[in-house]
Amino acid sequence: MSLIGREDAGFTGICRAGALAAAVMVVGTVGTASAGTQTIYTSVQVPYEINVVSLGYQATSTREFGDHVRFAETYRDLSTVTVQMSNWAKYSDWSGSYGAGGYSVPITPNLYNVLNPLSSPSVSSLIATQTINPTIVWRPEDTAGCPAEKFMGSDSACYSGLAQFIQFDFTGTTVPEDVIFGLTFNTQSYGAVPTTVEGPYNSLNFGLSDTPPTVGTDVNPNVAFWNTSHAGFLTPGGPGVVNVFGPDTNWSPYTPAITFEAVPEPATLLLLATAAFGLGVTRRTRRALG
Ligand SMILES: [Ca+2]
Repeated sequence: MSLIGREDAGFTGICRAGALAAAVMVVGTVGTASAGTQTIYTSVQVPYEINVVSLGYQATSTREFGDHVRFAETYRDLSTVTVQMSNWAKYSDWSGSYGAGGYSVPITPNLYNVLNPLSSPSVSSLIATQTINPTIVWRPEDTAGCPAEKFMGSDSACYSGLAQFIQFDFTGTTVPEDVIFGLTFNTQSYGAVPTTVEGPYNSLNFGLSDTPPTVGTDVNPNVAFWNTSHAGFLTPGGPGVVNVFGPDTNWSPYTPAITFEAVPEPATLLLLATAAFGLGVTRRTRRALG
């Protein structure tokens, strides 16, 4: 990765927008596992920020971006996967084509097995994939008192993008201890099938965290998995290869912001149900005898 730092030269593929604050206008929720579920990995920073550092797919010629993670806890049957995005598009630029509520774009997380997880991890077979068409909320309009193309957050800091969550239902998917995940979507020029037309999705970025995950392990904090078609974005002399979803170095401290939640396996649930049923029978039997 050789992008952070280009911000000073006007590069907006990865941009940092300041202070911590409570999140606004999130799509879905994340971070608190509901009853019966476990968070088995999360790199999403808490408290939620108005905006986060992010990787722009159109700006960085990206087709897929993700990481190699190792799950904590015991459950391995997924319930949800939630990614944090940063949207830089505002309604006034797209009101001729989209509604005030936002724009939708098909987004796909891919989960892969890991080849050689302990030595030189690389992408192996696909475990699961899913595409949904979520609504991406516009970032607020430009605010007087902020530099051009920025809005003022509730903390009075100025931001270029609005962080928000997208949640995917991966019920029925069992994962091993290690996976490589990748997030992909089409922009005007990049993705599996580029749209070939300009759209607000050109301003949609995958959020990054600059602190280690609070649950689970970022197996190599210096490595992210990235498919970009532009060789100049990859770390010189590193393992990165253009147009291949594989490892690239010099990413520390940044890691894609994502949360995996899991539930007990169906066999465990069946066992619990059977135990409860057995208890009920015993009680009835005693009552009958008594
Ligand atoms: Ca990593």
